[in-house]
Amino acid sequence: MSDLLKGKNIVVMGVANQRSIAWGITKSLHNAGANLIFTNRQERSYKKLVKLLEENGIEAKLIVTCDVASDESIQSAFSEIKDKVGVIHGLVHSVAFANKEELKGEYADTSRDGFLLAQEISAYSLVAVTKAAKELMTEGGSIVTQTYLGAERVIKNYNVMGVAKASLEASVRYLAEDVGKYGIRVNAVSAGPIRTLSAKGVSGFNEKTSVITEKAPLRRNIDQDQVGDATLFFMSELSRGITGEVLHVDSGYHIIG
Ligand code: NDP
Ligand code: KAL
Repeated sequence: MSDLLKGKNIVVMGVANQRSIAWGITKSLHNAGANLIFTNRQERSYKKLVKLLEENGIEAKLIVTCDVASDESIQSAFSEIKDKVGVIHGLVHSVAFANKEELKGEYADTSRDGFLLAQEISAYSLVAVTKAAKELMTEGGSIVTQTYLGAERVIKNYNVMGVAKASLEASVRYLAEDVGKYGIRVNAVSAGPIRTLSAKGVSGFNEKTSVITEKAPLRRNIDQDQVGDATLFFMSELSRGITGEVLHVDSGYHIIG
């Protein structure tokens, strides 16, 4: 337990279950003394979250519903946060979605609707929640999103999500410029493959983890706690000079040719 985030109010979006990257982040932020506010889309995630918080002795300051596909939902979530919590200092965006059928085969087969859906949920959502959150970050703040190497390179099966993550990473840079003048920083963590609910059932996940143990400098896969600690760094004053950055938490895999 440290005091790095003592007294800081941080919104965490995207805990679906105990395997979620956002849950690893929750543990790191809680251990650093942060007050946490959560948003979920599905009722199932809400129930899992309540149980996880109870099992781990973590008290949420607030839990609100937020479907990032809807401007009304985002507005009502952040207005409830404003009413019940007031000032916030951090926002963790750990949300993505694409149609399963478009996460295999050729990218060239991506449908118009599938392309737009992946962009809307996985990239535009960061823009929309940054706009809402910045109104509550009157003491400055830090926004952190989650990305993947498929934004930078062609990675088999990642397809439409790779293009959405490229858009997300570019958004990190444009948003960083917009909100920097208010003392708000925007960064991304680019995590190596982690077995989560999203990763389950998508083609080719297993081969991605075995390549890491073979080729990454550290010869091992990463876990949710490592992403949690990197996100804690971005949330804290330790990273006060950094914005618009994409930090790889991937056992060094991205440096290998
Ligand atoms: P999870 O399945 O645990 O989390 C995905 C989350 O996205 C869920 O909580 C889900 O909420 C949420 N979500 C989907 N659609 C919406 C929506 N319309 N509105 C609000 N929330 C929504 O998977 P991960 O923890 O793996 O994913 C978190 C982030 O990490 C994603 O951005 C992913 O791309 C990224 N990432 C994951 C890697 C991995 O290997 N797992 C590697 C690199 C990056 P609900 O369940 O309530 O629908
Ligand atoms: C190259 C990799 C292998 C997997 C390929 C694509 C992974 C895309 C991630 C994307 C978020 C998955 C989905 O959108 C799944 C969705 O269609 C079905 N799942 C659900 O609806 C569940 C129930 C909910 C909780 O999921 C969501 N998202 O709401 C990439 C691997 C190696 C790394 C990964 C998994 C990266 C990443 O971005 O997640």
